[in-house]
Amino acid sequence: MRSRQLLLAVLVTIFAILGSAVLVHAQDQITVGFAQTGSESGWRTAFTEAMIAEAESQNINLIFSDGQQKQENQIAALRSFIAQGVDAIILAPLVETGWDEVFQEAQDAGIPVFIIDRNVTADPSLYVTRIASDFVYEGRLAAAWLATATANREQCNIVELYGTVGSSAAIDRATGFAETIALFPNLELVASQSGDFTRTGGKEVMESFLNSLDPASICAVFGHNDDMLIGAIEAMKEAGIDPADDILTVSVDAIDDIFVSMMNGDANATVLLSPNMGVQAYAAIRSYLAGETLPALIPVPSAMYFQDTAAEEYAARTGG
Ligand code: GYE
Repeated sequence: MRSRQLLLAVLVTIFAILGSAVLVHAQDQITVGFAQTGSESGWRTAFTEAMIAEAESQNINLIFSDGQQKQENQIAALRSFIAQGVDAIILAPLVETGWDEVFQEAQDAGIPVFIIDRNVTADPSLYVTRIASDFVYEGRLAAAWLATATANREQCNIVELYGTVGSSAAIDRATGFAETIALFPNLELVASQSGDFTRTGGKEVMESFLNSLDPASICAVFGHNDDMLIGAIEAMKEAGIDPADDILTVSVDAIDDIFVSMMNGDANATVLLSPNMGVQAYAAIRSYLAGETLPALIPVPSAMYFQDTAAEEYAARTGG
């Protein structure tokens, strides 16, 4: 009898522990609205996939919205998140300006806003923090590599495939690149035009550069992202130019496809932009909801890749 009572007590305790664990877990589940810019590039798609996968692994109820490259869609998504009473909002902003009003609405509703990737000009009191890479630094890295690669050339004329106009990614990369090439008298930016971060945009812009300038006078192309650069590679090949040999290339993102281009000898270098920012973003949200104070910026580090390790890196990524 005594042992039956003991067994019962043990069972009751086990169920109580299990029950409270389930309860804690249920209380723990948060709902987060994520407003993405769109799916303009390979990097953007990888970033979206990483955000969704990380939310799943952390049992976060993620409401995803694809803004299709329109700020008005992103603002509508934020308003819908507010109406649904989410625990937090993550915004990957298309452009820098025009967010103050909707951020104020979120704040009035008591919903914290977290910025991811590109920056905004809104008053910092309207959002909690920003999780992002340093785009100025990425531009500097690209220019510094080009300076080294052309150290023995008297003159190197560079063309730039500019990202989305009004996006901090494009503004900052152009700034970092320009201020660094200014330190090297042989480097000169001769043309810059937006390809909107897309492959077709990059191809069209490169075609127009090859038509308006003497192709033989172009020494290098700087792509604000890999997709535009891959489009430019197509344009160069169609014009009978050997990319990465006749015209040096450097771009940003380090998507899988640029490694294939480097392996084929069509691209020289890329700067890494990590798409795996979900870990830091969700940790920031949890800390904030637990009452902690966060820094204004949560930085994501960069790196560079070149032809010599492209095959190795590609194999490591694709498991081949
Ligand atoms: O480089 C590009 C994407 O905002 C920094 O956006 C990001 C950029 C990225 O479309 O591929």
